[in-house]
Amino acid sequence: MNKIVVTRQIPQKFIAQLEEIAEVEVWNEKFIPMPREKFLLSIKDATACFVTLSEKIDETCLNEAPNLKIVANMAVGFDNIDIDVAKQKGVTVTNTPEVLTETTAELGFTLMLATARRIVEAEQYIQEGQWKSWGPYLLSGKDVYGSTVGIFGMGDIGKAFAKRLKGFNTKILYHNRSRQEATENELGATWVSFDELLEESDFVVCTAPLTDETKHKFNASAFEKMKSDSIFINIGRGAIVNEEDLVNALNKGQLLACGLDVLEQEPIAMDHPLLKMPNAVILPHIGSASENTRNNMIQLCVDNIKAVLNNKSAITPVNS
Ligand code: 8YV
Repeated sequence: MNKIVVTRQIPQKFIAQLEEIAEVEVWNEKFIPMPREKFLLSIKDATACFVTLSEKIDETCLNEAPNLKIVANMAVGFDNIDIDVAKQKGVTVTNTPEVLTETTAELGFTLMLATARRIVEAEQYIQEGQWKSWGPYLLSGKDVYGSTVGIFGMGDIGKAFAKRLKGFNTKILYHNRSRQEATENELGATWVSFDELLEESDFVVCTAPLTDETKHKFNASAFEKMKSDSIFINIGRGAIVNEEDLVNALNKGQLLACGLDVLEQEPIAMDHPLLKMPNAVILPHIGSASENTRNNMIQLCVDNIKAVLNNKSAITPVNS
């Protein structure tokens, strides 16, 4: 008998699909991750598991699960999973590409506009009863229109972000491991070195995945190269940024503001200096959080599990 472990509460309509093919064990919590010890016990006899970024699927964990055939990750990023060890053990790992591209790009765009026009500060200004009169430079921000936007990571989300810039008459720069000639032609984006991206952009937008190469890529030396009135947006992964360096750079005025949907430590500690900075907009990792997209991500995980347990190829494998 197949057994599927689901590490978070998901709607019954998805559980019902899994129950057609296996015994299903669900950790029925919306916001509390399944404790590690409990997870390690649960996967001992599991053939499949449906996980989120909260679960670290490392060698220890994979050693505990001799019958495991598939780990379906409810995310496009899979830095929480040791995909090489999984491959050695014959475990298929799947992610959720494409279904979340537009929603995540949209959140990135929201963060860019919100930081540029100081939306969170402006709302707090009213809430705090500070709005006494109109002023010529009251909460004046920065135009996206006509600016230079530099995208770090030109994958699906980077491209969807670039498409959205079309109506804003921006110059689009990008830095990516590989040149994306189709995107260059379609959107008029220009490949530049990482340093040029930092030096020339008014908005630097990170959409890259976390890898050995991108870890702490945005550090003191990177922030030093940015324009003093530039804005940094991160919708990739928190650890691409050295947050201590970012705080110092903001304090020194090496950049104007930042908007982060992803943090080095999630949830962020309530005494983190970024939370006290009016020019830092911090979100709780909601890039793909629209009802529709979350449904589509869950369905894709379910379909991947069904395929593998029925001895078919996974739909979106990352380590095949
Ligand atoms: C996920 C994400 O929703 O897909 C990713 O890589 O970061 C988000 O879309 C989140 O990580 C939950 O696992």
